[in-house]
Amino acid sequence: MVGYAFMGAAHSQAWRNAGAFFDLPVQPRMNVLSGRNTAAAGEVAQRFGWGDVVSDWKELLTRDDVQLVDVCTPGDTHAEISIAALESGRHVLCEKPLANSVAEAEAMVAAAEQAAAKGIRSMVGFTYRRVPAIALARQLVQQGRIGTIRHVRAQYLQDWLADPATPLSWRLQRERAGSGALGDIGAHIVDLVQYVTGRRIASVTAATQTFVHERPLPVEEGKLGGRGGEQTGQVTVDDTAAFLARLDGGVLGVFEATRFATGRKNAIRLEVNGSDGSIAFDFESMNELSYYDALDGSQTAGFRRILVTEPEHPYVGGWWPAGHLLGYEHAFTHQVVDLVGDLAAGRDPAPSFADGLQVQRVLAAVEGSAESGTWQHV
Ligand code: SOE
Repeated sequence: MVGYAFMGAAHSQAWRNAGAFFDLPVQPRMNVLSGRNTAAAGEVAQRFGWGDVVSDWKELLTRDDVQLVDVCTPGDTHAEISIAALESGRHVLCEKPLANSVAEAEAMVAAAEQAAAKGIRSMVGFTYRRVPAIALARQLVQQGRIGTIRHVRAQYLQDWLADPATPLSWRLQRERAGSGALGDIGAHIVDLVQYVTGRRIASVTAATQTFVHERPLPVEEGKLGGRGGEQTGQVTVDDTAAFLARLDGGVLGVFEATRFATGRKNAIRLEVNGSDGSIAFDFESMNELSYYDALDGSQTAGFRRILVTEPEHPYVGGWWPAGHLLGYEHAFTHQVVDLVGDLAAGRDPAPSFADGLQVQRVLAAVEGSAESGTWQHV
C-alpha cells in the first residue's frame, strides 16, 4: 500500500479483516506499507499489521512479495504510481477519483489495457457501491421493481469546511486534488447514480462556487481538518458544485456536492423515481433503503423502510445476524472481498479504470459548464 492516512487506515482494516469474515479463495498478506514519513507510516503499520515500511513507493515495485499495489495517496500521484505498478506487473487498486485530469485518467486506462492483456488487473475505489443498501438498490432497479426511470436526485453533503478556521489541506489545493467538493465527493455520486441506474450521464449544466478563499495553514493534521496557525494560504478549488444532468434513456438528474451543508456530516442521498416506484437512500442511515411500490393499492401504498441486514442482502451474509448494523468501514472490506475474488477467478474487477475515466470526463464537463455557462457533452 502507498499512503497511510485516512484512506490508508480504511483500506488497511479491510485487508486485515476481509479473510477473517469472508471465505476468500486466496489470503491477502499485508507485506509492505510505503510512506514518506516513515515514523508516521510505521505507527500505522504496527496498528494494522503491515510487515514492513519503506519511504519510497518505487521500492515496492522491486520486491517479490508485492503482487498488488493499493494506491491511497492524494490524486496528484495516482497516475504515476498506478502506471508504474501496472507496468511492473502488479495489480492495482487506486483510490477515487481515478486522477486529477482526463489526460491522466486516459494514460491510466491505456496502461490498464496493456496490463490486462498480461492478466494484470486494476480497480478504482468507488467504495460506496459496496454499501449493502446501495447494492440492493441496484438489484431492485435491475429487477424492474421501479419501472422506467425518470428522475435521479443525488446529493453528497458534508460540513467540515463550513468553519472558515478549518485549515488548508491538500484537498483544497488544485495541484494536489484536481478539484474540490466536485472530485472528492461529487465523483462518488456520479458513480453511484450510474451504478444504481445503469444509465450514463451524457451532458451537464453546472455551477461551482468557492465560499472561503483563504484559510489558515495547518499546524496539526486531522482526518478532515485539524488545527490552523497564524499563516494563511489560498483555497484553489470549488467548495461546492451543483449540476443538472441528462442521462441515457431520457433520465433527468439533479446533483449537489458540498462541504458547507452545516449539520450534514456525510449525507449521501440518492433518490430514483421510476414509472412503477421509487427508491431512496441516505448514508447517514446507511443500513436502510426506502422503497415505494406504485403497484401497491393506494390504501396501503407508502415508502417502506427496508432494514438491509438480512443474510440474503448483498454482502451481509459474511457479518452478523439480522439487525446487527454495519458501518462505513465494511464497504472497504467488501471491496477487498470482491477484488480478491476477481483476481483469483481471473475476472476483471469493477469499477474499472475505464469507469473511473468516464467519471473523470463527467467532472471535466461539470467544470467546463461552470466556466462557460453552457451545457457540455460528456
Ligand atoms: C472527504 O471528503 C472524504 O473522506 C472523501 O475523500 C471520501 O471519498 C468520502 O468517502 C468521505 O469523505
